[in-house]
Amino acid sequence: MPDTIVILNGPNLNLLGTREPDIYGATTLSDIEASCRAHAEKIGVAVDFRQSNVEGELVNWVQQAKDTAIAIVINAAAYTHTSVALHDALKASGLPVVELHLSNVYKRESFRHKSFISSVADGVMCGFGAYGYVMAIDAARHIATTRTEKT
Ligand code: CA2
Repeated sequence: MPDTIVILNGPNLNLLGTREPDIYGATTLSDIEASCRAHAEKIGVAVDFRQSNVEGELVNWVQQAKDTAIAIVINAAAYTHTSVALHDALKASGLPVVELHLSNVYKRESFRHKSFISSVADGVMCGFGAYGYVMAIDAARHIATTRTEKT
């Protein structure tokens, strides 16, 4: 059974590909999931890919990941900028965390410059569109592998 990387997606990301293509591209979340699965297979890991519009559900999934995954990739979407609950859950998980955004949040409104996730993430990636998910899988596995080798 290959190691699993949990990829969590927050509110409204289920709408990808249907609106605001100028900001988020034309790719749907299902397309992104398919490319994550294809890349994961290539590098010999499994992905558990999820989306929710409900903050508490995302918190539950972070808590569960502690027992099932080697790392978390999270695009918390709007909850990035508001959620102390996700900050606390990610910190408590003790897992490597990669914070991910499709858009370059620093080129956008100032309220998107504040993240409650960054201070508990190992690294942050933004602005690479759907390809960022593939990069984030590689980064998450690298961090998890490096950490395991150290302990
Ligand atoms: O750039 C990203 O990935 C974001 O996490 C996306 C969030 C936004 O609140 C963050 O500041 C940056 C929004 C996701 C909503 O996606 C939509 C896609 C299509 C139509 C409407 C919303």
